[in-house]
Amino acid sequence: MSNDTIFGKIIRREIPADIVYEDDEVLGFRDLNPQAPVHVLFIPKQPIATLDAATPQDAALLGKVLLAAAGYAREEGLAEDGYRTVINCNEHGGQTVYHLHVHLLAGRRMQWPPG
Ligand code: DGP
Repeated sequence: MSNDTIFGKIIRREIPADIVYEDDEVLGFRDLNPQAPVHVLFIPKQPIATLDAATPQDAALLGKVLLAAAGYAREEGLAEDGYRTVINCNEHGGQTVYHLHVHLLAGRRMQWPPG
């Protein structure tokens, strides 16, 4: 099964996105439907469909995606007030794009528990 998605098109620059972070393995771009004043998605360039599909071989890459989000938040001055990172997995988790991504949400106080 191909695991290409709309995020693959963003990686390949086939469709536009507001890219705010990039390194060899990770891309960060603003969410089309922001849920907070800052809402950036961090993805591995090599796609993993879901967190459930990740394997021990993906451990370093997953760490890089998380550290990219944290580093971006720190550099943007978001870390002191705080932020939320979310990985939705499969239908009940609210996942709609099957290319694993970390949501970075910041710029307002988050509610807990989530809906
Ligand atoms: P999730 O529900 O966790 O799978 O989150 C998918 C997110 O992706 C959702 O918040 C909206 C965002 N999204 C979907 N399509 C596009 C797109 O074409 N461009 C951008 N920038 N974001 C998208």
